[in-house]
Amino acid sequence: MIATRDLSLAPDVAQDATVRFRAEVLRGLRAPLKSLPCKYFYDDAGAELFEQITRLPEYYLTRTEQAIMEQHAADMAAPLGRRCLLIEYGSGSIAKTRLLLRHLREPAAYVPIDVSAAFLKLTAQALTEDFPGLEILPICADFSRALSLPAPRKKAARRVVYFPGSTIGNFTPTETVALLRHTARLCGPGGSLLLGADLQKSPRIIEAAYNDSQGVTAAFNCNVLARINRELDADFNLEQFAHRAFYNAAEGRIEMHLISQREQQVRIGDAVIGFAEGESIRTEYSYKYSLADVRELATVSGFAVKRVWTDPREYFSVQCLAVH
Ligand code: AVJ
Repeated sequence: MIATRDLSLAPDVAQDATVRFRAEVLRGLRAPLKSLPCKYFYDDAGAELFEQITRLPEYYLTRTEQAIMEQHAADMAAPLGRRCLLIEYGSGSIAKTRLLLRHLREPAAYVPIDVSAAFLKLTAQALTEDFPGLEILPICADFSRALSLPAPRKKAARRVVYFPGSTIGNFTPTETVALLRHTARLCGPGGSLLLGADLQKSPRIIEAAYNDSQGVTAAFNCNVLARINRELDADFNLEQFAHRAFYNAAEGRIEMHLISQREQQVRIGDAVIGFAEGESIRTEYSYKYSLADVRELATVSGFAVKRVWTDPREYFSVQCLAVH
């Protein structure tokens, strides 16, 4: 039998989350250059829109990473040995995790960490059916914050963090180093990080992935305003903000913005935020790294790159980093 923990959030926890959401939104929108944290894209509607993005012809990331996993999951799992505790950061969709779990030898337990309770519930249910006997210990949290791991029933030989999807690209290099250092501590001696990272390539290809012809990415971007309206009692007019995504070559990153189409005021609860015509809210960075960049970020954070798997076009990489 599996033991999945109860995910229904206690009312005070849910309220804490709303208080934090409101504080982060107001902090971002009161800054001279307005921004919103990209983790708030993923309410139920946003998670569904992201699923649609992963199937777009222009969005090469997910299918490329999936192909790398299909080809090399056995190779990735072998050096992790028996009885590893598999921790997953931002366990949105689990197609890739399944491939890994299939090849792990007697994993001690699987610990998915995600901000979406709905997603975690689905993950736990789906994996329970496929992997009877696997203990699943979901944590509803922001993986970049400190967290304490639940103790699995079986003793774990080592801890392995699986961080797929190029979510690492959402963090600035400074934040990435902090996150990797925190991860190295979490894994401890003998631990590893299996990291999915998008790679630098022609800006044309990258820009197309964030400006799809069906407008799904635009809807995904605008959805964060709909979420703020609903959860924080705000009155954003979604028609008055336009999606913009471009590759910033100097910084090596995609930037997504929402551009105010006119001068306007928006109420958020009892706060009012003014926008000039053409003013932007930056909603996401998505950094694209070279293999050398990842190596450097890993090294300064307490990891050594052990293996790198890529696709034939070298669009995407999955890398095994060991705590050193
Ligand atoms: C899930 C963070 C990897 O940066 O490509 C997709 C999110 N944003 N289209 C990415 C996203 C716009 C995605 N990550």
